[in-house]
Amino acid sequence: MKASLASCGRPSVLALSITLVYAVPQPSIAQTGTLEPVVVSGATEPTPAAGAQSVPPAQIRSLRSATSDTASLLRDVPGVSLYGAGGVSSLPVIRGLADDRLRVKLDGMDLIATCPNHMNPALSYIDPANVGNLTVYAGITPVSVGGDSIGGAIVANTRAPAFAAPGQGNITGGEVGAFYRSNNAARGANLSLVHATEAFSIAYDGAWSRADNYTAGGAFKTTTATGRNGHTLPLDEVGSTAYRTGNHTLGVAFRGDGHLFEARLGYQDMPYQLFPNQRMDLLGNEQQRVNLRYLGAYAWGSLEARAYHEKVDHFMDFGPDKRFWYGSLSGTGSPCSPIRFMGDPAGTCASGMPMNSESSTTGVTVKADINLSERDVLRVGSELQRYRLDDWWPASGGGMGPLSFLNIENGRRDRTALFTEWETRLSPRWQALAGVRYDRVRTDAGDVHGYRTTGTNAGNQISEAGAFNALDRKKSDDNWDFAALARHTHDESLDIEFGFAHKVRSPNLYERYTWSSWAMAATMNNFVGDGNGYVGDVNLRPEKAYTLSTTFDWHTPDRSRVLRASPYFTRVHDYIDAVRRAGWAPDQFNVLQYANQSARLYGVDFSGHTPLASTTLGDWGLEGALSYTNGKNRDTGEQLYNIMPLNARLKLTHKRGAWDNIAELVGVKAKTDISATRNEVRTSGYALVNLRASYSWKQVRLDFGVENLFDRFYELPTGGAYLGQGTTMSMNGVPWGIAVPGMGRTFYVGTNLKF
Ligand SMILES: [Cu+2]
Repeated sequence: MKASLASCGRPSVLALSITLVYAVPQPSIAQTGTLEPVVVSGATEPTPAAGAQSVPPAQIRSLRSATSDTASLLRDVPGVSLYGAGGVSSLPVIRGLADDRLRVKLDGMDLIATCPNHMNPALSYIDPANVGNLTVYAGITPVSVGGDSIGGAIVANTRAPAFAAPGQGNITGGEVGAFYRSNNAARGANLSLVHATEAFSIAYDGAWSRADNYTAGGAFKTTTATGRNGHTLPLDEVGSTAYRTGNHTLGVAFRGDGHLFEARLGYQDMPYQLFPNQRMDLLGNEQQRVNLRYLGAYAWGSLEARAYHEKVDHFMDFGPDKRFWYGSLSGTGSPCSPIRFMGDPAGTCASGMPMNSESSTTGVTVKADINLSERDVLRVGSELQRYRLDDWWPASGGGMGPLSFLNIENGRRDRTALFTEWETRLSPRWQALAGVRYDRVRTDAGDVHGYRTTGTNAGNQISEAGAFNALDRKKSDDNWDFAALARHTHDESLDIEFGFAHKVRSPNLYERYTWSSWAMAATMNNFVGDGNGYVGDVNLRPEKAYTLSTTFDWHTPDRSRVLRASPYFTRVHDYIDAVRRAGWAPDQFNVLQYANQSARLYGVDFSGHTPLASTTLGDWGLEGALSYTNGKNRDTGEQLYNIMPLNARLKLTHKRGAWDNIAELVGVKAKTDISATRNEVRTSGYALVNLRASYSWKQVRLDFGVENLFDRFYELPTGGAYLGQGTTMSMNGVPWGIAVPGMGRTFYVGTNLKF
């Protein structure tokens, strides 16, 4: 691990980055097929800033047969959990903060979820098979890594370009793979091709996956759930969990004399992804992106410049499990099928509720790493981003017409940022980083109207649109961030790291500019899957967080045994939470109001590993992690919504020859701390056993295993409310109080061939 950092040709100051349990992979090495790994000499990738924690490449390879959800590759990183969503779109949570509170970058782009339910977050645009490297900043995020966020950061990259080594001539290679998972008949394939010389590289990476609805555990028992309002639903098959997606990137790169130019085109076509915790399903998501990058090595350091453009076309309506539009809860209505694809004519059902979101994002970033001395690096940078959003719901039957409902019209969110950061080795035992950042965020949205502008004021859509249109909606926020981190090598068996950060995030467009409290409309605006409706507030202020974080790292000098403990504390002023509106009631879904509140979170993450024994049967080891988070709204005294209960993971690892195997026990405590305002659902504790095995030949790798070995029935503690079937358009026409069940037992097998 140290070697990979040192080889970046950077002063030893960057050894600060080795704070981590996991090795930081050298991103400039591309392992493509049987090609020898080739370093982009002379224009070496900048080393991740201090505090980075990379998901080991071996773990990514081992999990990619087991999951198609890239966010879930982060499952073993201490402090990270996931909000359940669609099958390939879960939202990562770092220490209780999720979604837009985190900075998530894909190939250096700050992508924004274009959907009133955030169905298309940044990581949904990259398949696990195409992940080059994945880095998490769980504690203090350096200002150079990102602004406009108050929690940690996730940096995901597709594969770095490969080049031929000197004298190697032309190289051509690739990789092809496929997988199958039994529970939901999930299947997929991936293909990578590369052709390169010493100076030029062209590569294609593609992946496709699809799955049917999954089945909950305990499928042989009667698994019927009754909501507290008396409605019942069958729960063996978990409705609205199917998906189908394809992701592609085509990249060309040139290098020479310390310079690297890259151009990447990205394309996603997702025909459908159903959502068990939303009232709508994704029935079409198309993304096109262009990403240009320059990376140069100079005598003084390195310079990186990037320009990108992304266009998203997103379409929602009811998927097949929700098309009981005029049916009854007991299921006497007939489900409509097949799934209606974007642009296709309506299915056999009389009425759906089409919803469109369209956005374009354009960004430019420039960053320089200046080597001030052997011990000091100065980073300076600037970022510009321009985001445009239209969100409208075309007229359909059932009182939804004659006009389109304009949810966000001509939304704008523009961001300009400047930062500077200094990283230094003060002495052999002390290393430090400090940075300051300024972000100006300007937002605006145009005039709106509901389905009608005259006649009956159903759901107050006429009067509320009028009130919204009369407001001054142009907002400008001046946000200052500060982050400092120090690492002290106490002795050869103890490192101590501590940091402090002040971070600011401006509200997103849906938080500021959604305007209708009509239950039918408000329930369509929901990022958290709790089934409630949400109404925006133009006057929301940015969230301002103060975070203190420490890590104690005890280890043997060779780091074969490590125990880490990371306590943290965050105080958030103007935390954007939801508050009750008139008519609120317990034990049902409600329309809530976004409002600035005050919050605090604290917790601790433990992790560690140790070898157990080396026997004739192989090398045995133990890895473990335990996380606790407590989040509270200080204004109401209630718990924050969707905080993962105490959870732990214990792995027995086994390596012998080409075998690499894991037996894993995951335990999660019952969820009893809930947000009363959101009528959050309590969930029971559970324990799951997963088994994974892999065998590698020279060019072929085989992965197989079983997840949820004992087919336990369990509820996802942060998976939201179950809305996977029935008349979800009616706010309380579906059972309240049922959590989304997790997947039952699934066998999986996957293989990859390099050539
Ligand atoms: Cu959506």
